[in-house]
Amino acid sequence: PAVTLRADYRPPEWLVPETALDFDLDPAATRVRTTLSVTRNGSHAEPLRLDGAGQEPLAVKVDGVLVNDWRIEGEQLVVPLAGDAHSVETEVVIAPDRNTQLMGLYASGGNLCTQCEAEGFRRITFFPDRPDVLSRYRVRMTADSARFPILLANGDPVAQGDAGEGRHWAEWNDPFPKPSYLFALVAGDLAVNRGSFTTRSGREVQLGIWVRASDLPRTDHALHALKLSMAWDERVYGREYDLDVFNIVAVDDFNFGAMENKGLNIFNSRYILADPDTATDYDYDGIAAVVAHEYFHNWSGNRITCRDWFQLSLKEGFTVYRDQGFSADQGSPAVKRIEDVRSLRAAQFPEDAGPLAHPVRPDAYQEISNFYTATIYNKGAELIRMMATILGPQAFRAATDLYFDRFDGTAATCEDFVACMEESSGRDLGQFRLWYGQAGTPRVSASVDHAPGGGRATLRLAQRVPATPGQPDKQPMVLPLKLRLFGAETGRPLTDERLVLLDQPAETVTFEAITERPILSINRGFSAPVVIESDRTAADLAFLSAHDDDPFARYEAMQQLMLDTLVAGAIEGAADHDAVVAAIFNTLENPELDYAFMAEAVLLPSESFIGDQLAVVDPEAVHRARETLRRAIGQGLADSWRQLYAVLQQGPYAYTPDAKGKRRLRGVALGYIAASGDADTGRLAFRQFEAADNMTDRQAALTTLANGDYAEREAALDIFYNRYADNSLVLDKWFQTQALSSRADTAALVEQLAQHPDFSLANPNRARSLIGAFGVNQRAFHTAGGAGYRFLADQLIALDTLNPQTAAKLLPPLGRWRRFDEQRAALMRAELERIVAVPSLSKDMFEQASKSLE
Ligand code: BAL
Ligand code: ZN
Repeated sequence: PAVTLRADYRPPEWLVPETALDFDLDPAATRVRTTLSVTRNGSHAEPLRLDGAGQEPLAVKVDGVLVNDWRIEGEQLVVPLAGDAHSVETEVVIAPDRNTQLMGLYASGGNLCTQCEAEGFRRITFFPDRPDVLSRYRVRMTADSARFPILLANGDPVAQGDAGEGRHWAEWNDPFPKPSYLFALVAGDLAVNRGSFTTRSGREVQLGIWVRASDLPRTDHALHALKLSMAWDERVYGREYDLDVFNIVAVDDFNFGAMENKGLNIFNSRYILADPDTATDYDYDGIAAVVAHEYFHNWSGNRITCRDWFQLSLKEGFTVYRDQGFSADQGSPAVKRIEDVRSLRAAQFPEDAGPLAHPVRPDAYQEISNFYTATIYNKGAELIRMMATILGPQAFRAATDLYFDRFDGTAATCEDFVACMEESSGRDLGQFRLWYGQAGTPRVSASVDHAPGGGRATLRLAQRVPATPGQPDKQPMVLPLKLRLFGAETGRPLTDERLVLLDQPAETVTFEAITERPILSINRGFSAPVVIESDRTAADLAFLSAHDDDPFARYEAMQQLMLDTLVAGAIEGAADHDAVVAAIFNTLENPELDYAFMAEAVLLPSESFIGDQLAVVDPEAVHRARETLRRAIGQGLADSWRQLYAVLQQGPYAYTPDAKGKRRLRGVALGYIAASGDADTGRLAFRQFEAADNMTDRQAALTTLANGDYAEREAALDIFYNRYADNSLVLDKWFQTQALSSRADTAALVEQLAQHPDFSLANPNRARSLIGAFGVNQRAFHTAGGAGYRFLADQLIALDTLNPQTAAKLLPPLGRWRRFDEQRAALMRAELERIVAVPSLSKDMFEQASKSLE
């Protein structure tokens, strides 16, 4: 397959200042007439090349005259043009209802919608489908009035009317030049939840959340989040909305979480629909974060877009950083940081350590869809965060102002962003740029020497960036490490917080007037996305978990203490649990901590994360070690869990930070009560399941029951299924809860669930809820014998024929074979080889599978 290289970037040969699209919409056969005003870019003799995806051009006109000297090269339509400016018209017919890839124009739930990022627009019409060709779009849609009463597109509505014969039309105009990946249209039978927002300069913006009528009562949270996001971006980044309407449409079949099309966001319905009965607190938070993310793209993505797809993190890393800031401001910044680091470690660290590792700004791709990764998004956000830390808040804001002003209306690069940070602040970020080019998670070793009575402490730091595919040798990076010393005897801070920029392979930092043994608090706030290796003892970590004034560092100390215990348990078959049990007790007894923080702090690291610490992952040993520690915590603190479980019971549901924190900690308490092995657990969980007036409590109870061997287990699963049989988002939870179960028979159960009448690979959410969840369930997926590997490969081969993009994203668990014993590794490789050998495999899947074998 062809490889696209960043180094090969050339500016477009032709520009397209204006685009007029005329859609005659029909699910089986939609006619698309496209008129492009094109201008030659520079002095050259190249023809116009328009990207397509196998369509037949039914007609090509140049300046209104039919021509026949065009040709098809690969999938491009090549049109020779004599002058420097022409009008070029094409006509194609496409079939949305046969579009199972969900890229381009497709049908979902009887409606028609689009997804164009990254290269879906070429599946709709011939166009220079690259992000640096910005065009003004005018869109006309004609459709059946009864089936498609609502016709939406980017920008503002300009006209509508009756087209006769039961059809109607509408025209929309987007005054902002945009790349083709931001094009959108929706035609359907939709109801709207309307709101309005007045921008700080007085623009009255009409907001609309469009869904099927029966879902309307579940849209208030998303609408509220949208208004909060608009206000936040004005306040925090000085960014104001720029059109008179902002529409969001929710669809059930969607590859991404959502899409930031200009003025017409299209969302996966799981990130819009919520009410207390069907959505957990986690879902509510996710909805607010994704609504904010897509809204923030209006500036970081749409007004300033990417020059080429290698720059994807320019908009995604920055926008994730912005949505993280928004979410932090809505509730607890400490808990939000913990959640973000947890997901970085769950998804990005393994990616950075595996065969698919790539830099935040990659150098090459076969299929760009494969690069919508945790590295581009989440590590990309960490890069922005590090620059914000290095610059400080005022200088960072001045730098983003400069960036927005200078590059507004253009297609920019990651380098442009960093140059603005540098120019505005006067800081040299030369070496920092390595973060964009070097893959791999840096490892930092840290140890403190202190001569008793000497007064001076010496911190020795050293960094190492591991080799990654194609990058055997690495240069030292700039690592902003926030640190502080605490006194082991008095418990007092011995220093202020310092920001150390580690930019050498090894450095020492000295501290004077240190009168007692210092305990190191390092990488506070997770100031750098690195792994810290320190010689801190269990007692030091327990101390920090109780006394560190940085909430993240406190959480981190507890995690490290747990991790050390769990790794010892997995390797040696037994470990001393007392330090962890005591540290959890102290956390639960600390009146200064809020419930949400407590809940995060006392949760054990996941089995996958424990596995990541081992030279060779032994899934059963990891599972046993974790279950043994869970039982010790459950039994050792039985009174605390029982008491919390009773005290945290609440009156009627409320969606407030306090109520959320209580629900979260109560759910954790239930989990530890279950872990204790007490005989009444099934009854307790089932009572909670039945009494719950909200999905958070119901889901927590169901998870506990699904993980165990309780008499009530089957009944709860059946009740849940029957109650929500007509709600696909909740049925996804039913599949997912079982696929994530820690039971020994999960792999067999998942195979059965794949035969369930409600299971379908055609819906990405449903596929992810079973296949995706199974792939990250370390114990179940790696069940000895390789049945899990075979099952995943079978599913991916089947899904690849329908939706390669979604299939390829579910492959990485198979690519982790190097981390496992020889037998498992061989079985995993065999499945990868089977996938690669499939005739007519998509290039999405081929790239992921073949790289995973290297
Ligand atoms: N741009 C693709 C979806 C998102 O990141 O918002
Ligand atoms: Zn995004």
